[in-house]
Amino acid sequence: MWAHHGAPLVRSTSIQEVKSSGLATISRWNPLKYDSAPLRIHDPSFVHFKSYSHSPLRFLFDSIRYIKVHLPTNCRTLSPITSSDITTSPHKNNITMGGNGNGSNGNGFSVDSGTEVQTDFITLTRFLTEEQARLHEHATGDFTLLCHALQLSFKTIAYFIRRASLRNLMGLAGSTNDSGDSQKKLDVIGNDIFINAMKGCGKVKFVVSEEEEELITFPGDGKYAVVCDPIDGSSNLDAGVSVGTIFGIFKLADGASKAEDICLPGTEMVASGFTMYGASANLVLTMKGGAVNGFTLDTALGEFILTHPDMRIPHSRSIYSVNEGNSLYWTEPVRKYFDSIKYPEGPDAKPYSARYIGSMVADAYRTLCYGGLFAYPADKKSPKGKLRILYECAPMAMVMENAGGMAITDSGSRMLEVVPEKIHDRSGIYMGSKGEIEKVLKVFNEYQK
Ligand code: AFP
Repeated sequence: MWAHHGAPLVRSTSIQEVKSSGLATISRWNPLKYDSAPLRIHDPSFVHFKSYSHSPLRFLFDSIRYIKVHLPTNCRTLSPITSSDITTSPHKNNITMGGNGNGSNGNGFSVDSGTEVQTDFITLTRFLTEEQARLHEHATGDFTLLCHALQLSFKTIAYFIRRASLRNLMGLAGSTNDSGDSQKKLDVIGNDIFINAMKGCGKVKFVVSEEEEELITFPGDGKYAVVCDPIDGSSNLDAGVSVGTIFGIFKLADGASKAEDICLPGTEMVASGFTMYGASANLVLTMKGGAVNGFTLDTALGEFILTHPDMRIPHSRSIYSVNEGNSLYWTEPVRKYFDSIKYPEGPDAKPYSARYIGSMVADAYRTLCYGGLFAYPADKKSPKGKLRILYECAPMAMVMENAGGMAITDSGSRMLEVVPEKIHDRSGIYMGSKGEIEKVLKVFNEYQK
């Protein structure tokens, strides 16, 4: 927020000074005057200007952009805000700190006419409490407590991922998991964090984790089973690519005591979702038959804030996401389908765009936001597919369906209805926009005639 009173935002600039030094801070480059107080911005990210030494104009533009983006908060203490700068929004409980009201700083730069300060926002904690009160009159609060434990594990994993390079957490742990995959240090840490959080809440009886061969059973009378891939996409970790935690929650039948008891179809999940640890930590959460809601971790507050209420996947979008490197092993219907979107027929037909990150949470999150299709088909090399039914396919399928999309297997059946025989069973999967999955089904159906 800032209060602008018409003083010039950027004054004379010595490009030569920047060019010759190759290193500057904004305050050195141009001690900006703001209401006659010198403005000093000390943001380390803005200190290294070597890369600008041959491009003074780019430096100037980026500087202006930086100032527009960052000045409001940096500026706050430099200029007393007067009451005329503040307007309240009666319906939103928000406060707007106004500029000069016309979207310009009076110096030709377009700036926001005001920055809304939200004072009434929905944290995950508040969301869960309100949902519990709204949907389950006689709820015991056990599910809510379990979700709080999940939230703690996401925050903790996000914390360690952010610091992985600094704390030597990159690289291999020297062990392998049940699938024979080499475990990363963060795989092991994420798994421990997740399991301890579930144990600590006292409401969980079983945990199935990608990193653990056997079912984990906790003492006590927990009513829930949680299935998870603590850090999905971990082979991308060292390259700083987004990874995530995928989870599903089942309510157990009385007497459930062994692994077979949670070999259940995804339709039995009471909730599922995933957290993507990327530029920010984004949690996508859905409950059985409910909406899909997106939360973003505010690291300063330490809270997940509801930023994407009622996420809906677009009906169709010409984006496909698949590991094309496996196409040599694809079966005929799979090849036929992908050829149909890459080499469409007709004078105005355009081929689809390809996007593949290789980290399902990131590919799924993009698909959820933009639409399109994500697929990991079974093939001649992996006839059962690669992704795990219980803790990868089913949770994602529930998210996609509840957002208005679809998720199917290689045989075209509904992913959520697949019953795994063992806890680590795999399947091929196609998920995303309804209109796109229907096109897959159309091709598959032609082969089944
Ligand atoms: P890792 O967790 O071993 O990186 O596997 C990631 C994953 O399970 C899923 O997130 C990706 O979509 C898929 O595997 C990528 O597999 P490919 O590397 O075979 O494309």
